[in-house]
Amino acid sequence: MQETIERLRSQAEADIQSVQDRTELEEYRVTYLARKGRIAALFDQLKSVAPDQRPAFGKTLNELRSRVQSLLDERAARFAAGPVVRESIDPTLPGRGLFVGSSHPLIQTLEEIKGIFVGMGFSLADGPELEDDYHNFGALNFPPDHPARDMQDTFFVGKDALLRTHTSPVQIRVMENHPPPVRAIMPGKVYRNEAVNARSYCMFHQVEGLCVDRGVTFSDLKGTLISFIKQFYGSSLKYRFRPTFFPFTEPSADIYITCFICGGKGCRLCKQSGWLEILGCGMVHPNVFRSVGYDPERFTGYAFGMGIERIAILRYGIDDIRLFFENDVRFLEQF
Ligand code: 2NL
Repeated sequence: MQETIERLRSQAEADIQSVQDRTELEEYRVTYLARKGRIAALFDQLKSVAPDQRPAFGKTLNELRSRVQSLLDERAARFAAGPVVRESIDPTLPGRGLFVGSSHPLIQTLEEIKGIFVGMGFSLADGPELEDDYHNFGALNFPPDHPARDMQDTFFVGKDALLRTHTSPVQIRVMENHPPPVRAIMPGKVYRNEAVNARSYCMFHQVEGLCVDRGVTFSDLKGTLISFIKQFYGSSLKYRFRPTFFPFTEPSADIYITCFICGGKGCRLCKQSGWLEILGCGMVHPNVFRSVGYDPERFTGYAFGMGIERIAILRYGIDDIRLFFENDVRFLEQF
């Protein structure tokens, strides 16, 4: 009996301490003190206690009843005095540190590239991600049966509407709306209908550039782009130009730099070649100028394009392109 009374006392103390509002307090008053409550139930049990022990237990029970009553009164007084401050708050604890974010590694790379070209006199231009066939392909001298126009490579989203596969349509729009000279870069998202894996994603970022004026030559292209790669990768690096083909430039070239992992000896990153491809470029094809109403006899120009993910992957040694788009802070906070 003594033990039961003790247990009830500590439970009542804990219950009443934890009460948060008047309704809860009233519930506990009923539980413990009502005529059919838990203390009354113990008084009923006094009948079965040996007669010589009854007075002692009676006294203990009376004490329990007044203890519970005064605990309830104390809590009630607090609610009457105003809102309760939850006792789990310890105002002496030091504050929690704020989580400080950082800019995305792709944005950091893009900002650096933009800064270098703006420093060389280029302006910035942008345009729609939803394009028509003419601005994405036709005006860029893609023949009607070019494989890039296939459903497997391009996201078509309606009658003559597609997600741009490069930022070149922005350059077409700039030339349609401005007479030469033009000197601008166009950063932005582009889309390819490719199987998603560690190396390719359905969306990525590109920076393209265009410079058109009277008498612009391949030497201007080389001077500008070599200056860019030296500012971006360091002035002592080695580079090479290798001829390639794009429908929208002629002649066309890919620029390679010495692999910075193996220094040119050949490794997994450069696929044993010693070289990394970082940029495509060329002299704007006369047909592109004709599409936008520029006279190719009076004006020449160069253009170039690079993938931001590819550049960031090489720079930071990232092995899966999907990491850029998962927004996992364990990845992002490393930059
Ligand atoms: C690459 C190569 C390139 C261009 C993009 C361009 C745009 C117009 C006219 C002529 Cl409007 N050219 N853009 C030229 C050469 C290369 O990109 O590898 N990109 C990721």
